[in-house]
Amino acid sequence: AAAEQQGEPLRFPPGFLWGAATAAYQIEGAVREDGRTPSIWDTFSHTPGKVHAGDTGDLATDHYHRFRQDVALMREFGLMAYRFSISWSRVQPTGRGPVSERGLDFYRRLTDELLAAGIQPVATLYHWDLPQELEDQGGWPVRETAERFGEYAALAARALGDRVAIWTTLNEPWCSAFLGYGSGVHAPGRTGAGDALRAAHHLNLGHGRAVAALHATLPTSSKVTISLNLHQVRALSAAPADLDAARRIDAIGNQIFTGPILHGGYPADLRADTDHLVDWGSLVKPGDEQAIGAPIDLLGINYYTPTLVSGPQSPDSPGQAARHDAHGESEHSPWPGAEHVLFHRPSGELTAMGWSIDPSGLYDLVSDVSQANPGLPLMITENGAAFEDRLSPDGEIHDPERIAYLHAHLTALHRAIGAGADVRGYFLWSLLDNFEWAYGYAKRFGAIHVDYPTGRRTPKDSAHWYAQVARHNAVTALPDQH
Ligand code: GBH
Repeated sequence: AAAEQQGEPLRFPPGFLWGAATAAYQIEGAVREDGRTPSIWDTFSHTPGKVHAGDTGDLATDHYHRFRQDVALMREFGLMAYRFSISWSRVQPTGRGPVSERGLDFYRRLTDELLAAGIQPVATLYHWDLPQELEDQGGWPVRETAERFGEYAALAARALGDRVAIWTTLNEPWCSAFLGYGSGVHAPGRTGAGDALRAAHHLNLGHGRAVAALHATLPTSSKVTISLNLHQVRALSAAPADLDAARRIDAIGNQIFTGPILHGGYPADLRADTDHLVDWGSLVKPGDEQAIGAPIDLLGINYYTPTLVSGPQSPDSPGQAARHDAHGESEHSPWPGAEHVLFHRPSGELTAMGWSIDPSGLYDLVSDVSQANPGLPLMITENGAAFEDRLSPDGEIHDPERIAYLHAHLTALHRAIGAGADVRGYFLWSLLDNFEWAYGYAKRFGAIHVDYPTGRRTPKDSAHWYAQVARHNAVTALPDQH
């Protein structure tokens, strides 16, 4: 902080990886090309009433056909790494059995293009797009899906392991389980606490199977990771009911994944909070927790905003509790065992998602995770914000709010690294404006603007700002912002 005040650049560790992230269904389009079959997001987005304005990913940013231009833009902005996801139903159309060489060819072309541009590919195997055929056979609530995911990981690694060195198993399994099968605001739109908990376990098991398959298939220098949307949970007050609310949300939001993946198993309080909803004894088979705990090389953290909670009648409640935050439309809770917990919107600035801007949450989260996992390197695999970007008459997109958001969060991250956290890289969400899930195209997270009718890309001011950060491996004070 002292260096920042004196206007000195905040330098990041040598070799720090500066990148940007996307996900297949959010950008690719080409949903019926080269043998791809529908995923749960195709079905969901084509179901009336599920996605804002009836938007679908049918065309999205048309990245499938425009990836060369997108890689050229990444190169122009000096990105060192690009985190993308592989569409499972593109490379293994039925979710089992033979690969689609034509589907794999897209990722061969993409990664060839990245490597030629000097950009390191970082592949995520699963960013929420389960092949519909596997959902029809029960989806993540059934155990077989975890086995299928392990097989898919092996075939993807065999096909692309010579050119992709960093592999992420799952992106945000909390969302897959609890928004997909709990509140139903994400695909496949099912609502049931028991199914959501079963999905969480099978996502964990699928992760464990995938880690084993990846480590068995990839060169030993490769790195295997998972990206979790860890919740930086804060209690509204020190009242016992508020502390209990925070404990429950930490258990069902974080420890349900970090417990078995990093600390040997599911914590007892999580099981106790939810034992009326699922039979943990028959769900978790002998050996499952060991399989899930297969060592990973890096932990990916996605952070946007902290999570402020209270019990049902907190004396400090400002009376503005928003039950399910930005996903408030569903009457079904995505928080099994914590249905009574209230979520609060902190005072202060909000993004276009209604999420509070609080970089101290990133500092606290990275510091806590670092202290709880000595020796485990961390990577910020998503951070960013949506704002009401306007095309200005000069043809540019001036987005000082996004620059301020990124600056504040990178300053907080630099402080956490200075305090001892081993963070290896940072990926801005997102490279491009894209299909923002249930919000459709209404929310824009990109550093690069996309004009959807024409597909035209226009880098925003934030893209130019971020290029300077990557180029200098340092964050400098913002002009005229303080
Ligand atoms: C990430 O999700 C995704 O990985 C990415 O695809 C997406 O585009 C991006 O962030 C921006 O949304 O309201 O109770 O459900 C972040 C999803 C949003 C999940 C906030 C948790 C609050 C909990 N997170 N949400 S609740």
